[in-house]
Amino acid sequence: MRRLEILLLSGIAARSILAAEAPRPRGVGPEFAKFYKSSDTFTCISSPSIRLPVARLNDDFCDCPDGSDEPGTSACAHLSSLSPFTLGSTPTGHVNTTLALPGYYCKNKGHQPSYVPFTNVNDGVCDYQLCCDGSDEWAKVGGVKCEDKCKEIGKEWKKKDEQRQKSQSNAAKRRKELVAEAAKLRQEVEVKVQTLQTVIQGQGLKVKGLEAALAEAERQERGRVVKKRGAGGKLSMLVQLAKDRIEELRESLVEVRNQRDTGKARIAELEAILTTFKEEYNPNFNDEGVKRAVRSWEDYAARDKPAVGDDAKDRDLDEIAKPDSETGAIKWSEWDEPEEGDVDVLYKIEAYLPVPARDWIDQKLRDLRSLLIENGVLAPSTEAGSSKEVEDARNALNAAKDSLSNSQKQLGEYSEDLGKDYGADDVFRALKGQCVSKNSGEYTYELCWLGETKQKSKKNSQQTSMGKFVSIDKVMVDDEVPPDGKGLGSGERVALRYENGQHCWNGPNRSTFVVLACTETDDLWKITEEEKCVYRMEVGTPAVCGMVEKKGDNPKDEL
Ligand code: MAN
Repeated sequence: MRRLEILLLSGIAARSILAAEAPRPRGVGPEFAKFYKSSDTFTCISSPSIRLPVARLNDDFCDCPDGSDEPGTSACAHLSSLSPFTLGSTPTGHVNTTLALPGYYCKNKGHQPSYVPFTNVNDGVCDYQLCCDGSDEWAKVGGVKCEDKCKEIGKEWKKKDEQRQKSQSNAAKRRKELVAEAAKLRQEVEVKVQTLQTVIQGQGLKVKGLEAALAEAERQERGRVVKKRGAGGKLSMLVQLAKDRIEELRESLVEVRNQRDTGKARIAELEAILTTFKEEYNPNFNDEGVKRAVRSWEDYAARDKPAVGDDAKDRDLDEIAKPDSETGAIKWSEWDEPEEGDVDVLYKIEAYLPVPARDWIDQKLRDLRSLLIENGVLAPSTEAGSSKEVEDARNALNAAKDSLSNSQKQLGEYSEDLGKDYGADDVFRALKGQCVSKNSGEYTYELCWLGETKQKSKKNSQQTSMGKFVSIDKVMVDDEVPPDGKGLGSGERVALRYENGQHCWNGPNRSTFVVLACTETDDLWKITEEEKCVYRMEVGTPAVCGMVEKKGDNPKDEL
């Protein structure tokens, strides 16, 4: 039984090996082997209605419209999209004349299998780049013999491929590191945002508290009645007015008394003249005018004399007319001396009270005072807003407001940063601020990631801005990749736009378009000025590895 099993298994294995190794017609790749299995007829791949005897395969005559009967010759090369001869060929009717096969299949044992354009088959040239086994020149046209070089070419390629793969894996590793670093940086910003949100909440509360404290300090300041008689309260003003008025009246009194005394003296003198006149005139002299004057005087002298102040009254007036500073009737200086404010007095009252009652009373009294001031009953302090308490409260509030607005500004910047495009996986966040440069001609060119591009003169310290980072973009490229790997390859690439650099004389503001390709380390390898002051940089960086397929560095990609 065991023996039978082994036999059966070995039978199946043998059949599969036979099937796998069933000879395919020359030039057929393994993926097309299924079309060439029949040992008697061949069906054209794209035109199944056309069937041919197997003998007409590779007979150097193109039978099938899609060229599938000539996989190993150049007979159908004129159909090949890879052949220049097909240019201008027109499809006949509904028949599909598009070449069914990608080219002549070179096994390239020891290296990578590959397809060669049909035009290259038996053209007398060894196409070692694509067909290292030389099988494309199987007919040895003109005596050309292409020996199999796959072993050495394959070895060399393998070496390079290993390097390339190592470099790619290093680049991928580096990108991973960058992404991890970017995530860390992002997290840091997120933490900052969270912290700032909390800080701002606290600062907001603090501002509110300090606003209330300032209002209270100002209210208390208004509530502080100043009883001293200096410039200030209504009472002090009244005192000053009264003092001035009394002084004015006193001065007037003195002056009027002087005028009265002068008048009195003149009347006495006049009366003495008239008395002498009456006594000395001659009544026998018949002068009517003189007689009338004497009679009038006698009438005047007979009338009751009005009281023009007696000595007692005059003494009183003398006293009244003396300045208060002499008499001490009103001690103005007493009124000028500072007194305890009512608040202080009340504090003294409170000192006799238990602490809880003291605080309660204090608050009530302050409230009452403010109410009285607001209603014009008490005079507010003219020093409101200038006391140390108010100044301190205001300074504390302003400082808290400044801190709050700084935090809000920072929060805005961090939040904006979190919303910014830093490329796939946020990767450019990790590179932000780092720069790469390259000497070229008379300048050193510099690219700072997500910052600025610059042209620095080698002769002097002059620097020219070639643009500031604006956005991350994409661009299609189709370039060769040289052996040193410093090339863009072909396909879609990540690009960075830098705009609005230094103005170019008689031209635009300088700008730079930076096209990126995957490399192990950051490397600015090419700068061109495509138009006046419009620059293009080609830069390698691990940041873009795996973001787009880099073609062009593998022989198979050529097809
Ligand atoms: C400088 C450089 C050049 C640019 C000219 C334009 O020489 O920035 O790249 O073309 O100015 O005047």
